Amino acid sequence: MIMELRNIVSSSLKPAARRAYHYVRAEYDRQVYERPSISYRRRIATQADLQGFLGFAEALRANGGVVVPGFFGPDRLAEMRAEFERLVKTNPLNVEADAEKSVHIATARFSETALFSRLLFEPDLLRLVQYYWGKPVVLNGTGGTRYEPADLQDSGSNQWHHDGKRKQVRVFIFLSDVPEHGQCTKYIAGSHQQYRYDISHSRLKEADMLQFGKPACCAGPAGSIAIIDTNCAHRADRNTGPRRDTWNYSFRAPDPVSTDLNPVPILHPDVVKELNEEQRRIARIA
Ligand SMILES: O=C(O)CCC(=O)C(=O)O
Repeated sequence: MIMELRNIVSSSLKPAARRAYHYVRAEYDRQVYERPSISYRRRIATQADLQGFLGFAEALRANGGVVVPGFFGPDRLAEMRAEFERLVKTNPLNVEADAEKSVHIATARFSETALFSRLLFEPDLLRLVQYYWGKPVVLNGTGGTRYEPADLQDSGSNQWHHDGKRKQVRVFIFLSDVPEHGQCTKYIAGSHQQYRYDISHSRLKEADMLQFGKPACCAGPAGSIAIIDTNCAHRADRNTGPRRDTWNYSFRAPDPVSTDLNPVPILHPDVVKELNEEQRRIARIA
């Protein structure tokens, strides 16, 4: 309803007024919606159990990306791998993904996996994201990806881009080892600071990116997590490195005014029954 009203207001304005209207909304998101609370960050940091939490959280804040090596131990990794394998085996054929030697497990299949639905609430994973945002967050997207070795031409997310959402954090759980020269996600450290008023074009030029020097690389052993702000200039790197399996979650704060949240990802029904009030808010369950 609010969205429809916004669209009616926007389409009834003259071009200059429409530009101003969009600018003011984007500026609100910059100054209010995206602004972190320092006291909230402090509170989150005091609750953390992860050794070296503040170091990882501050690296993420400064660079727009960080890897926490060995976040998940061997037992939980084995469970996640088995579940991922099940999801890959039962994934519907996607001809385009198949041609790129990849498998994409869509957000729509989240409701089939109790394990990955539960992992959304992994306390220190969430705390790193909440610290970065400096306020409560909500789930904006999720899914899994398998990349088989493949030296591909740049296309899709295998080229420099930002995600066109402004501030958004994506956590990748590494279900396989991701070596430095393997199929890692690359990003330009610090590029998350840029406020992109115009998000209609999200593709970025390779030559412009190379001016910033060597890109950072999300590499680490299986069980690690990598976190990046997808407002960073980033890309997947497809090459002949080993198969890469990841599960990811994207988070934003609730109630942006200039860019909509994605449709609500639906959790597994058994997990929904277990949730407390805060977890329901994170999962956007009314
Ligand atoms: O899978 C990756 O390495 C990066 C994915 C990506 O760039 C994206 O989803 O926007």
